[in-house]
Amino acid sequence: MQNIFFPGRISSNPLCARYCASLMICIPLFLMVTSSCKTRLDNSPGPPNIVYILADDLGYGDLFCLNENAAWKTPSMDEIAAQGMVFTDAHSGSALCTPTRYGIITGRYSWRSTLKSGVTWSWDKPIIETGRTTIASLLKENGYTTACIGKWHLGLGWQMQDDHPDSIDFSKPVTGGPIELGFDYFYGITASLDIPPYVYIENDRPTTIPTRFTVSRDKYGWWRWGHTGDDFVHDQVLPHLTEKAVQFIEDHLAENNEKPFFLYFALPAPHTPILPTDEFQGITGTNPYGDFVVQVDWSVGKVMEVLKKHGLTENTLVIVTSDNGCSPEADYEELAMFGHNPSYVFRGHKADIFEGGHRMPFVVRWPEKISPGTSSGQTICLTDLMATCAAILDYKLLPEAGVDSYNLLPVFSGEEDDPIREATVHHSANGSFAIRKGKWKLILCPGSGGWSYPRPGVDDITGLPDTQLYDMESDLSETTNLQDQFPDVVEELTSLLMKYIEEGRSTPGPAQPYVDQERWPGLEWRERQRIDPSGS
Ligand SMILES: [Ca+2]
Repeated sequence: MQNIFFPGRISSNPLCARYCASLMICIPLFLMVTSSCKTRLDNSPGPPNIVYILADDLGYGDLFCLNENAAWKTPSMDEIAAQGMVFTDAHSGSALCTPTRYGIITGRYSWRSTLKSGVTWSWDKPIIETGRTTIASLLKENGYTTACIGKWHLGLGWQMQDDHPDSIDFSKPVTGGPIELGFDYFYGITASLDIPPYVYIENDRPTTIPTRFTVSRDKYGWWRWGHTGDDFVHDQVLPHLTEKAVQFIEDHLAENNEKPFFLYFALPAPHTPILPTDEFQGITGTNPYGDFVVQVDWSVGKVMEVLKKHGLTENTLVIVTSDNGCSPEADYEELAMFGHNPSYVFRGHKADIFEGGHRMPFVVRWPEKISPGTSSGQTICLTDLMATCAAILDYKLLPEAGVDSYNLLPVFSGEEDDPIREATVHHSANGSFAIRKGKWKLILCPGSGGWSYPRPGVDDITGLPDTQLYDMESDLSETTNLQDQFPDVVEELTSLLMKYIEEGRSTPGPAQPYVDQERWPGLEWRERQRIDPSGS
């Protein structure tokens, strides 16, 4: 039987046994405590509050409950796993920040948008199309108060004085951001914490007009040169945003205790700049990245603390996950000296088409529907939030909404063991594709599609096949390319991916338009397929 916490390992691991034993003691105690002090505001369960915590560049192997060799503990995230369900085969829609966020918020793979590779930069325009259903607009329409706290990174409509980037008019509102996409409240930052401008934005306006420029060239704590607000201190951003997330819940309860709330809390960490605050520096005895991961766990704990304080833990759906794999900026070699691999047993890291790029930690807690201490090996995608929320609310999505989103509710409730998704599409930094169906993963490029060996355009890939086929049951680490042994599988999966692209959706329903481009990086194989449908 597969170990529920460590899918690649047998369950006789002594560390796991010790941990699981401690959970068995803790869970009944927790249930006693929550049931005795329950102060739910409505006697009927009603729609759940939804708290979605998205870490930035947090690796699968960075959670203690997912990695028997983890060099630090993550008690808050482990507690959510112990009291709910842990997924061992969850995937971000991409191996980078922006496209994964697009997928979470729209239920649609980002490569259907104008963004075919990479991420948005400082002054890039919004990439979520006006009028598209978002997770926030869906929930708002269904009676929720909706808030986005943290890192946006989906482009914003800055108002310029002229074409030069330094001419941003910070006194003017930004357009196309969270407030126009269904969020009642936004407090956060433009993009990654190493991408300027370094200003807090509340709703649609910067909180200050920056008067200075900052830059850092520290090995771990670096950020690019750029506009910086007087109220903006890089190493205080994570605690400040955490405070804002907690404050949102407190304010919501004080102002309106009838409506459920949706909090999308997008942490800027443990992405660069890796800046654990004083009380976390050195806490793991490893390196600053490890310390920063522990601070991320602390942030998750602060949100759970406020839910507990108000008796909201029973009927709140809490999801904690990450937008892509751990970055090499964490220094994998240094962490290996402590036996720690942020990518666990998976190949590669952030940016890659290999599992290290997009197989994510995903823990979910909702006692009304999810039994404690459970796990699922279902292949799921972060695009699945929209259809799951629609199902929770018994709401029928429009045909054009959530075109790559599958309902996970039957998995949460333990009613469904068969695969929910027909197949799942992965996407890398340079726009390379992979498709996963059952045990088979077909990669439509010869290398990593990202930053690990063999790097596209950097390493010599002469002689490597154009496709890679891996058996994800027997070869979790993607070591043996079987494409020449299973041409039928290669053909079937290539055709399925092409169908998903050209029909504008990967879920049942009417075909939808999408942004096709004459030059679409990562899609060169489509032309070969068209010329020779057999793919040979
Ligand atoms: Ca990221």
